[in-house]
This record gives sequence, structure tokens and C-alpha cells, in this order.
Amino acid sequence: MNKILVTGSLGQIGSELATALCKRYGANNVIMSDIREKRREDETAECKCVVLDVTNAKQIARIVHEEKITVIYHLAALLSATAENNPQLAWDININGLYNILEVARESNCAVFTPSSIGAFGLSTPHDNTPQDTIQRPNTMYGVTKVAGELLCDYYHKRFNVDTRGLRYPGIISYKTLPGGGTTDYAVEIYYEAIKQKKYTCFLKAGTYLDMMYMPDAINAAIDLMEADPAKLVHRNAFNVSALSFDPEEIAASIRKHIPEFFMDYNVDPIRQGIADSWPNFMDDSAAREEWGWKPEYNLDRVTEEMLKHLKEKLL
Ligand code: AKB
Repeated sequence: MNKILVTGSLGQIGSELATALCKRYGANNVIMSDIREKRREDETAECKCVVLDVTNAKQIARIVHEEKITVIYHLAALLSATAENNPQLAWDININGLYNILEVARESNCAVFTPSSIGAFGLSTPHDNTPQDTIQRPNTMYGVTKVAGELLCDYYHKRFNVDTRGLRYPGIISYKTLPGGGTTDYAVEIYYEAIKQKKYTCFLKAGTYLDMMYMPDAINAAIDLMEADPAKLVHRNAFNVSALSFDPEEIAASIRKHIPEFFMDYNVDPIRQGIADSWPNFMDDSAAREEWGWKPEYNLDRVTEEMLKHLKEKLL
């Protein structure tokens, strides 16, 4: 049985992924880790939870060794808007942190899952039906770290035979843990504000189409990829995975099917708008479908229904 370490496990994806891994493989076989200790009431852990700074190579090696880790889901990273505000820290966490994880994986023979992002693309990338293999010239530090991360993971696989795998995640929507510092965060905030105030001021402008995905699809994608037959994987570290593509007007219209009085206006944030404009409208994910059977389950109206239902229970 594999022993799994999740880094960044108090973050938006890490927290729900850790819970799903505990369910699938048993809580005794999963270790959650994050740079901070659990502190909020809703931060529950079924499994052991340790403090781990991914920029500290010795600390990672000690935990991997002591816990006899065989698989690492490496979720610790800064998101796009935060990374743009602090590019030096973004490089340190997103690149040096990944390098430390890959080195430990090489020495201890661990498999590694690393999320890349739609942020790995840039203005010169085709925006519609963005191909799996295409131009990647991002103009953000986040994008630079994501492209470099994809290449580093490919390198560790080819050069050292480390079993590295990864996905280019779109914006992830969930009602459990809030995202922090991303450009796609509006697609989560809008549901919170729809429940709390029946109105929302959007920081991206109408017509800004971006790939998005509901959390259960994002979790299944990571686990399915890690369980996939390695012989079938051509694009190991950077699979495009698409599920939804919408602009702020379309998500607002979906919410109005349940809250007809919901009102949205705009106060565009130039930094995040600039980032969003450089990202795909929707990606071609046929490689993921062909190589390991990727198939999302949630469309926008189903996501809206679930988000509003769960947030009502949580917030009212
Ligand atoms: C962000 O907005 O930074 C992330 C991402 C798409 O990588 N959600």
C-alpha cells in the first residue's frame, strides 16, 4: 500500500484532496502537511497533519523518510495574483519548493503529482481550443513558475525516472475552502455574495471567458491520473483538463435561475484582468481523454445548484 504525503493540504485543493485520499486509501496511509498549523474550526483532518515548509529540503526529506512516503501530491504554491504581488516569494515557493520535492522523490523513489495551470499559457497562445502542445510564453511570474515546473517534472522523469504526473488546472470552484490570491477566485466569491447579499461586484469584465472546474472533478482528475497506466501516458506533467468555460455574465445568469434578484456590477482590477486576458478561453483536453480517460461530470448549472445549496447551509 502506498503512503501519501500532501503538501499545501490546508489550501483550496489540498484540503479536499487529502480528505478524498483518506477515503480512498485509508487515513493511516495519508499525511497532510502545510506551512501553518490547523487553526480554523472547519479545518478538520482525518489523518496525521504535520507542519512542513516546502522551501526547507531537510524538513521534507525527514518527513518522507520517517513516514516512509511513496507518493507526494505537491499542492503547496502561490496563486497568480499573489505571485504577481510578490514574484520573488513565488519563485521560491513554486520553483525551489518543487525542486526540493523532486530531489526527495528522486532519492526516496516517490511518485509526484504537481498541478500546473491555465496560467502556463500566455498572450501568444491560441486562446480558443488551446492545444495540448502549443506556444507557452506567459507574462506573469506565476506562469513562468508553472512552465518551468512542467519542464522540471518532465526532466526528472526522463533523466531520473521519477514517476512525475500533472495537470493544467483551470479555476477551481468549491464551497468548502476558499481559494486565495487567484485570478479565477471571482467564480467562487460570486456564490458567497449571492447568498449573503444577493449582489456581487466582479473584478473581471464581462466577456472574459476562462476555463473552470468543480472541485469533485478536480479531485477525481488528480487521483485518476496518478492511478493511470504509465505505459499510456505521453504527456505526463501537463495535461490540459477542461470542464466549464464561462464569462461573468453567464455565471450570473446561472445564479439568477435560483435568485432572480441577484445583481452584478463591475469594478475591474487591471492586474487580474491582464492576467485573465493572457489565459485561454477554453482548452483542448483530448490528450487527457485519450491517454487516461478524463471525463468531467459537472456543467455550470449543476455547479450553481450545488454551490448555492451548500453555501446556504454554511452561511445562513
Ligand atoms: C489562479 O487563478 O491563479 C488559479 C489558476 C487558474 O491557476 N486558480
